[in-house]
Amino acid sequence: MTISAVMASLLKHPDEGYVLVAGLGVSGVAIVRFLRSKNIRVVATDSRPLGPDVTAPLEALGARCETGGHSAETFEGAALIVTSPGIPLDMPFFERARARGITVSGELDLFACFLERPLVAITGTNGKTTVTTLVSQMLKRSGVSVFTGGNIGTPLVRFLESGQTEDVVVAEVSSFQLDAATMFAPRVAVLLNIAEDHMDRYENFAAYADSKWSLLGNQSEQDFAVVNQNLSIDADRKRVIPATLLTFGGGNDCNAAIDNRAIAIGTPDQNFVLDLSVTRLNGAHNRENIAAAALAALLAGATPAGIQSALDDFSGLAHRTEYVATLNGVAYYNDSKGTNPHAVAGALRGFDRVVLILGGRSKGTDFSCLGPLVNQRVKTVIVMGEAAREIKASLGTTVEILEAGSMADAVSVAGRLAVHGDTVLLSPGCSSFDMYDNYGHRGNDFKNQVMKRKGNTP
Ligand code: UMA
Repeated sequence: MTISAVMASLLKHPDEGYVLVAGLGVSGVAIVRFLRSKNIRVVATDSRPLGPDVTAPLEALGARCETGGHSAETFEGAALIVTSPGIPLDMPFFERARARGITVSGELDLFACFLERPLVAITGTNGKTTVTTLVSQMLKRSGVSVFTGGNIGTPLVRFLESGQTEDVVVAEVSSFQLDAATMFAPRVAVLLNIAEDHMDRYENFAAYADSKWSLLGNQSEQDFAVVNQNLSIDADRKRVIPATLLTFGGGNDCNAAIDNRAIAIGTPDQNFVLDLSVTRLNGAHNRENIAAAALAALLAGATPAGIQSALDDFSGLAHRTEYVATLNGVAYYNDSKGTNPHAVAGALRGFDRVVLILGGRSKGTDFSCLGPLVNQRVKTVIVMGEAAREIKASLGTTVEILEAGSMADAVSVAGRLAVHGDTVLLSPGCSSFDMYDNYGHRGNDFKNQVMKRKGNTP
């Protein structure tokens, strides 16, 4: 049964069954709250033992919580399972539930069942958060009210719970979220880029790429798909894109055609030129992000003036090639969100003479693709974390590679090696979970270490 059929039945007959919410992280908690607001019976389960700070407010709403492990009966007795993105969909509890005919779904489909507003959804390996933020600001500057959520950190179901007051929803979506979606259909879908990432979760690169493309799979002819020109959109692919296809990139035939100083934008209804002379977003990867955002915002109702004004005032996001400080003529940049080789390459292209800090927990990606760029632009590589040896063995570079035991150590070694005019760049190419809670925690540690050195610098 589809999730919408199960939901329709449970809304009519709440006593007929319960929804099992798997995972009580940010998404799970929001999903429980939303379902209870609809008077639907809910059981929530998490493999971790969770304290009353998490469970008591949910129990007060009438949900039953089962934490510190999952039980087969709870999964197999559910009318529907709504899972969290971080839980692999091939978990045996799900497999057994599916074998009994129980639908296993995710937040995106639950959201789609109830959404009554136009939706702009953005996916891609890198740049998602920047583009999601830019589209939101471009719409706001044009007088359109916006709810921004999804993988960016605010669960989408919170929009439903708050009464759908804004005009448009702008959502960042991850491949993990898309894997559990069958009916999520944005009015404007944006596919930024696809490069190797999350190879610890997917069987191969093709499976990961298919997950990204699936954002476009449920759209209709009235919708728009905004896609990077560099992604091969062959005839087979075109056949399975139901929406009107628009592209962005360096080619003159693109709907958002990028030049060094401007982007010429043309949709079926409007044309204008976006000026890049004021923006602080640098680098080729950011020009692609700007082009995609402007095109998507225009299609969703933004005005050329609103788009230009939002771009001119946008100063970038923390942990994405974020300038930290200059010490003794050496500029320090924090790109802790650069968690795959493609993101590292994007950041590196913005600098010459770099001391590069790489490492963290491996996501099974191949670093050898970075070798030529590292040879061109990097003086020394400093590797750290669980993946240090793996990166050292696979990077395929002729430049010196040193190992550091901590961020303090890495910043101190980088500070000794870099000379006036050089850049020290943290762009780890790995996840942070070997040493930190998340990428923000890691980026803040880097910034603190730099600021400590600044304090010691005459
Ligand atoms: N859990 C189980 N059983 C398991 C495994 C995990 O119960 O077998 C539990 C964990 O104990 C934990 C919960 O599931 O309590 C975690 O759920 P989750 O990992 O899905 O995390 P959430 O807190 O719900 O956050 C998720 C996204 N996390 C992931 O995709 C890993 C957040 O993206 C997102 O912001 C949030 O939903 C709101 O939509 C983070 C992320 O790292 C930022 N995303 C990846 C990325 O950007 O690369 C995809």
